[in-house]
Amino acid sequence: MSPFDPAPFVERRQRFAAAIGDGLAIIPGAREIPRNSDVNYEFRQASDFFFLTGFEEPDAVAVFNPADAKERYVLFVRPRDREMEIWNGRRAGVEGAIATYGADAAYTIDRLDAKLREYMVDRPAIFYKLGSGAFDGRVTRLVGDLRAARARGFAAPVRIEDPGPILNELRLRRSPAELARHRRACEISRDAHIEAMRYARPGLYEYQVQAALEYVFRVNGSPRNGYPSIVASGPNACILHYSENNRKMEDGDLLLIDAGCEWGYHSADITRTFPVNGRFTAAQRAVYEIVLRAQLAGVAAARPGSRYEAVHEAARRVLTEGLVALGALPRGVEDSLAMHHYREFYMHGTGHWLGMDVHDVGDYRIDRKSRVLEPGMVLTVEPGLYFDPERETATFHLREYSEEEAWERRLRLGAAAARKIEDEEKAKAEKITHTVPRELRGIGIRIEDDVLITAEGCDVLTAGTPKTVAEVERACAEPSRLPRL
Ligand SMILES: [Mn+2]
Repeated sequence: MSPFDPAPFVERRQRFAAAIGDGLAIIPGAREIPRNSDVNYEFRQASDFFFLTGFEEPDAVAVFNPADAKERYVLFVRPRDREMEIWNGRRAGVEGAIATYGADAAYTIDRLDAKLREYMVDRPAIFYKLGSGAFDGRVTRLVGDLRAARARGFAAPVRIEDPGPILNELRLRRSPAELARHRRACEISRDAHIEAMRYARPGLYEYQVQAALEYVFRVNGSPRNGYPSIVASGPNACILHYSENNRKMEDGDLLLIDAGCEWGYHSADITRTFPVNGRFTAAQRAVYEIVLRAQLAGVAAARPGSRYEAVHEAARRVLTEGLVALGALPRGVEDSLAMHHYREFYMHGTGHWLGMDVHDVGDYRIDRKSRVLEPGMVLTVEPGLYFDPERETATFHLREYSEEEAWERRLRLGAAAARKIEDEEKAKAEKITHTVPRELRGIGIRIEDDVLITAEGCDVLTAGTPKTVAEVERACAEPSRLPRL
């Protein structure tokens, strides 16, 4: 294990402290989650907490109090305990929290409430993410207790603020050091997808390809996946968050793999779709080429100064043109876009922020307008087309609508009430029932890359993952180095 380098965390803490001013920030780390008896789920530190501390142990809390003379950054941690450490692993303890992790002061976690009370007396604002579970009650109870202190003339808290807007914006733009880690996650994931293409063949199970893919993650030092791998063959590719990965693959199937590893607390997120037997059929290839063109159009739209939504707009236009050409939609391109008919076969967005978490933090819209892309931001570009194997016809409503208005209604009224209004509008609209071309049924294809916005345009961090039909078929034809049963 390489020694802990505190430098990047010092820099992040300075920026965070400057933003919270005379407030007090409480950032809890992740806790162990029991699975059964004395076995826990795999532990992974909370991203905000790790971002500011670099501390990987469970049951820790970081407190930032920049206006204090001495204790500006305080860690609350589990105590050293020889017996517990023999059973469950090393602990830094309060000594390590100061010496290694650079805290001005550290206390055992059982001192947290007493110390928070002491710090809060003079702080007018608490930065704490309410709504994040069991910790909420502790914070609100302390704030309530301190009303008496305010009555006695202390600056006890009058505001509880969400630190999200500050932390999310800090996390949204990659520093060079963060980018180096993010690139490594993308490179390992690229190699894993190539290995999966080599390894897959008819008669294997999806989980066997998953094993080949995740072998490459682990053997390259990735401690964990960024998210559970989706290894979806044949009809399963049309289930967007398929995770069972237990189907036996057949000759003629496509295999959609959406998987990315984590490295240095950064996640990759790659999707590739390839023929299990190594050769696309004519129909598979026709759909694949459309998704590929849409993906390239989306990547081309990912530029500094462009709006985030330009990526989605570029990709869905190309998908819609393709769907019209395939005979899958009843109207022309412009009507199909205005009426969002493409959504029958393309039901998700074209991407998301990518960083420490696979669906990373950061606002997509600011003041109700799609935000402008800036160098250092990383997003995914992942169009797809999905033709449910069971669906012989699709019904299209002849009604134009704005997705923004639909979203706003959902936010204001809640999903159920908004759905009801939508259903009423649909019931009033004229309908067309259209046959889904038989040769398309059962095809599900998505292509996803991770894209860094640069000063000039963008840099595809997952470049080199086979993507054109020729590249994919070539990788499928290569021998795997891994054993098959
Ligand atoms: Mn994704």
